[in-house]
Amino acid sequence: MSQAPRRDVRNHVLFEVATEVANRVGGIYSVLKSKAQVTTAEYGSNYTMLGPLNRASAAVEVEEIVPKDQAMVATIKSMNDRGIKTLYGRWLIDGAPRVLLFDTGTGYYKLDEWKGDLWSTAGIPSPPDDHETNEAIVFGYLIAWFLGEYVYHEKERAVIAQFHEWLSGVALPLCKKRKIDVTTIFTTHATLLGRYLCAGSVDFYNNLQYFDVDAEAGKRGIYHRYCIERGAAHAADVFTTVSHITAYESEHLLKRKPDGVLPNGLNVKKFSATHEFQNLHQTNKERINDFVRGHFYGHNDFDPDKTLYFFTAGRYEYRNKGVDMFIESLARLNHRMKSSGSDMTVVAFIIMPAQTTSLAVEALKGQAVIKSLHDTVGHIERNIGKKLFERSLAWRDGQPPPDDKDLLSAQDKVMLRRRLFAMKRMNLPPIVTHNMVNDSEDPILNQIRRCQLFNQPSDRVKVVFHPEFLNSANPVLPIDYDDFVRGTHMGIFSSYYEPWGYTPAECTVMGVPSITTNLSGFGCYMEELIENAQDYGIYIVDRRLKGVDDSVNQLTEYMFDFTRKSKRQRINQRNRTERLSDLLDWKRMGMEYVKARQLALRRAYPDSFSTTDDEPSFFDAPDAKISRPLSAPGSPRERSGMMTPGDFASLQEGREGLSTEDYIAWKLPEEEEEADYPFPLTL
Ligand code: G6P
Ligand code: 1S3
Repeated sequence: MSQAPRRDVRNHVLFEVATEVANRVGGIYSVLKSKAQVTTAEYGSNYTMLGPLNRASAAVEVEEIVPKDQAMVATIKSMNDRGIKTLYGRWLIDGAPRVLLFDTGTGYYKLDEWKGDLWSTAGIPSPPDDHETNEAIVFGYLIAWFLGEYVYHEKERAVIAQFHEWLSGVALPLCKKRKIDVTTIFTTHATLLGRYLCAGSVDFYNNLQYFDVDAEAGKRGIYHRYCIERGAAHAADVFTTVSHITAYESEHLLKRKPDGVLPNGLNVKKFSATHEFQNLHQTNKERINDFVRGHFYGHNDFDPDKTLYFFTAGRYEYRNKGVDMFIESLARLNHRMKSSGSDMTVVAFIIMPAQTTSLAVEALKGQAVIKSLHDTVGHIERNIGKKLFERSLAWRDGQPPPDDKDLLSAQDKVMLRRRLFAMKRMNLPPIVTHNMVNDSEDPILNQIRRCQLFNQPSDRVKVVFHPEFLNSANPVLPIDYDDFVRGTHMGIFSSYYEPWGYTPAECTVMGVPSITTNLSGFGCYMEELIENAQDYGIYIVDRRLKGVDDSVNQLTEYMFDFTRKSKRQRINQRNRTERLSDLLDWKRMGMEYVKARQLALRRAYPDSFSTTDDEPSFFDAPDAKISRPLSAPGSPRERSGMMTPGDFASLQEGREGLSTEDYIAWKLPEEEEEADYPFPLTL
């Protein structure tokens, strides 16, 4: 690469390549979408995301536009002329980034040729019947084709291509073999082997350095995918991942130590006053209350004001996302609350999509029964009001004031009685809101059965499993995910395998306390960042050094302690949690991406940098200003000698492993005086 002609590194072009551009599948979509605003602010029209075209999703997320960049126009035309269909446009999200989407279906006429080429140039095999791999190969070859032609037309400016996850990684060894004059970054958000091994029953973290990676991949039928991932990690100029824990895993499973860690941020929208997000909690909690009233009809013997909503959510990975531990802890919490005579009730939601056939009749009936009751009571209320008004009109001086006799007519009484009878139920409120395809084998349901969390009236912990992502058009639980999170009291994510973990981070920026583990990237990051994390509503269960039973007890203890907090304490804690949100803003987190890009440019074009030193570490402050810096970080107000979040979270080159010196104490904002709160604290 260093022999390449000198390109303008300051005014460079950036491509980000991923399969989740304008196409929601999982966490990478969240990364790209939330980061778009800071990246477009930095690069403007020099930034384009490249992805495969999913027509259904693009139809609602992307507005087609005509490219202006001449190299882009020429490259797209050349590919179109050879049968490759593309869509160039703006992704309709904050920042409105430019996207170029490739219709992979139009590249399949070359699949066999490309598979042969992948084997001969990179030694990567590909079985005939793995659709996902075929897609990755076609996409990878289209990307390499695009980049090769682009740099042929664009001769002045340097080009950085950053690839996310193995599915977009095929192009990396191709860029290297073909000596395409771009500099590359590969960012992995998990490793294939890590995910597979953890989902089984192995002691993953204690054996990381001992796995025979090829054999393990072979046993699981993913050897060819593993080769793509490992090939991508080794071919990239700069290799990064999302957390220290995944960096360590990558070093052992992919056999390359990452150059740095790029922790995930969020697009934080700050409210101008604290009470605004507290109000949102209250209004969204009311919406959850409505659902709970219907779901538990006939068993509504618990006080909504003494009810706490806990939840877990994410992709259905039973063991990796720690649902096994969550349910076991709920059973222990139920026992603790019962035996301590607690007057609180916990309703624990599990929001994880599974295969279902339809909504359960009983769940629909619950909502319908309560709606009829509500309508009937409303009708009676209006009748009573009307009668009372008319009697008052007829009142004359000297008469007694209108009394409440006969305000409720016989007809009203019958109607009310019918509604009450409809609420009688012989069965217990259901656990699951849908009919499951595999009810008897579903791991979540079986664990709930084993722990006997059946929503008995005596249970202080009730469980609702909603095996579908939330949306406001759902007739049973009509609420969007973000609103739901705001209405809850606590998110619980007891993950065993979690490279980063957006769910607890999202809770934090919405001011909702959460429990996570020290096996999640987010948990480790916050643990290093904040000394008294619990006070800030960040609870971290030790799943690394403790045995399973002790970890379950620790989780139970956290939840039990939370049930003993007063309303005032919960409100205070939510305020503190929300104040952490600046820490997770891309305006800070994005600095690591800036550093990774700078390193990539230095590696590809060392002659363009003035330094006479050896290659700088990932940490060094830029001595050549490559791109416009992101906005200055917000609060915490006090920081000592630290540049960016990467000062906590990046691996340094030339160092063995992590050192505690990598972390610098971070002082959180001073607690506000309670008297300063701009709203009354209701008790
Ligand atoms: C917010 C609202 C308060 C409400 C409280 C309920 O702070 O502004 O009016 O009383 O939420 O908190 P809780 O933890 O009981 O849901
Ligand atoms: C991955 O998605 P997942 O839920 O399969 O990438 C996410 C974004 O980096 C990350 O938050 C998550 O931990 C990973 O596991």
